Amino acid sequence: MTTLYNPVLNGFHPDPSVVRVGDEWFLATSSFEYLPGIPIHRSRDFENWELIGHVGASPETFGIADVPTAGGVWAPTIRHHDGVFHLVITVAMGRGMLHFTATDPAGPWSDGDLIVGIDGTVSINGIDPDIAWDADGNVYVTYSGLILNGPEIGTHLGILQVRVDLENHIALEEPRSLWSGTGGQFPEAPHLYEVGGTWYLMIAEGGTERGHGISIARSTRPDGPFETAPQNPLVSARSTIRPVQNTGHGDLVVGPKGEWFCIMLGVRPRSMTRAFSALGRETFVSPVHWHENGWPTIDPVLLNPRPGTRLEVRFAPDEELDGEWLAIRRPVADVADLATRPGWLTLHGDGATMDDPHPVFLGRRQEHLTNRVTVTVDTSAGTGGLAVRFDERFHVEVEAGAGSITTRAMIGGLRQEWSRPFDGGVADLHIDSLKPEGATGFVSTSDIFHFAATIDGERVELGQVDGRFLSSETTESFTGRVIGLYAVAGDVSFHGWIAEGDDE
Ligand code: 6LW
Repeated sequence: MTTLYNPVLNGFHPDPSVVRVGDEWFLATSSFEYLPGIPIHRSRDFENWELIGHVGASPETFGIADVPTAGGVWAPTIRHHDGVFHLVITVAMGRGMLHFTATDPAGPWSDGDLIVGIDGTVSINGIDPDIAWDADGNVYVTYSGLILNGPEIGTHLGILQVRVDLENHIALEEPRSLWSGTGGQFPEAPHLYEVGGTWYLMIAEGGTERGHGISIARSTRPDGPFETAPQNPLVSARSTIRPVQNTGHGDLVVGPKGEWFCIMLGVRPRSMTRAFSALGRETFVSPVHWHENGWPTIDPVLLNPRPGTRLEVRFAPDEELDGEWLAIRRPVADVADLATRPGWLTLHGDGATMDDPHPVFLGRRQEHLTNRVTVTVDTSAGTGGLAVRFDERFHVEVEAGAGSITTRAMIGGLRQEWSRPFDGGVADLHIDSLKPEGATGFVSTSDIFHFAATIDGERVELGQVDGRFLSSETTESFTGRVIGLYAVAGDVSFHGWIAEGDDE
């Protein structure tokens, strides 16, 4: 049992990896097409976590300037060895398998070195790399052999491993196949641990949806052969009614009192037989128990949401934007600034809309299942508004400018718009994600978007859209909802961002 809050990190923070250094824990998660990329959170009590920085802020660092949706910065592994933080990751359809280092996990991190195969020409072809050292200093990169390019794209070669020359970032051998689970699809997220002289290989299998689970095997050597645990999967929510589903993709770590935990991803779907995860895949934790037979077990993940939050951002000249603000395939500084109009955040429209891969958009992860966002917008010099984005084909927004206020839903290419006259200038825009009212029986959904604007002090309702269409189960991306500000044309200024929500 644990009294730890679950989720550990609210909002889309999938594929978590964690490392303990002294009495501090550092957690890294995937970031896909968003920048800054690979958020690093730190805890000093394994309960409260603080965003301390990111591994990179420019598209060139990861090669994601034009990365297709669902590609981008996938699963990291963060480790600490000989006083240096190491992070390995694959940028799918981007730069490839990269190795970053830092002495301070808050940054700066290195620019990232490509880890190439033994022929020295191209990136090792695979995802979810893990890095581990043996007592002789050999470096093992163990990864999921998903082919990401060429005619064999999508072929899965199971769990593979190479020893690597980490100075020159080149494999020392051809990949060898390792134990690849108990037959679940997509064996991935491998992590190698030496515990009490035994080497454990823990992986995810079953796919990152409802079939997801974590399995483990052990060997006397880091390169196998591995013996599968009798009690696999160690954890899975498949075929259960548990409130946290899709649990998998875990990493083991020792907690404050010497007890072991598994940090992993999961979702919090809402509704009934068909349920929808509006926030995407979040980071969860569950206790691990080691048994006499040398095998671990992991408790089922218990939902224990944090209290609700209220955030107010004034965009004052003396306030810097915090690290939670995200841009899409471009640096934050390219899309917004606090200098153009002191006391306002100004976005400079360039004709791109929310349908485009490079919108002028600045957003934050939606962190609560029930959520209300309000922002004041001045569209006297441009057109823009407030949007909730899953990706460029799944987004909803309230847009002001050019004589109207328009509510828009883009659902997989199907567009629906409602407009009303608006004489321009300043208005408050509102997007609320609320539980469906009067939901009964098996027919329901995750939430309903309520759109509104307050014009000259009067709140005007502007329509509703079913929230299921912006959820992990219906979209094409691996991310989650990001709510933010955008500009299409001209300069659009914002102030008074208020976001409040809870998980009741
Ligand atoms: C991640 C892999 C996965 O690399 O999806 O479905 C990728 N599981 O573990 C992106 O989250």
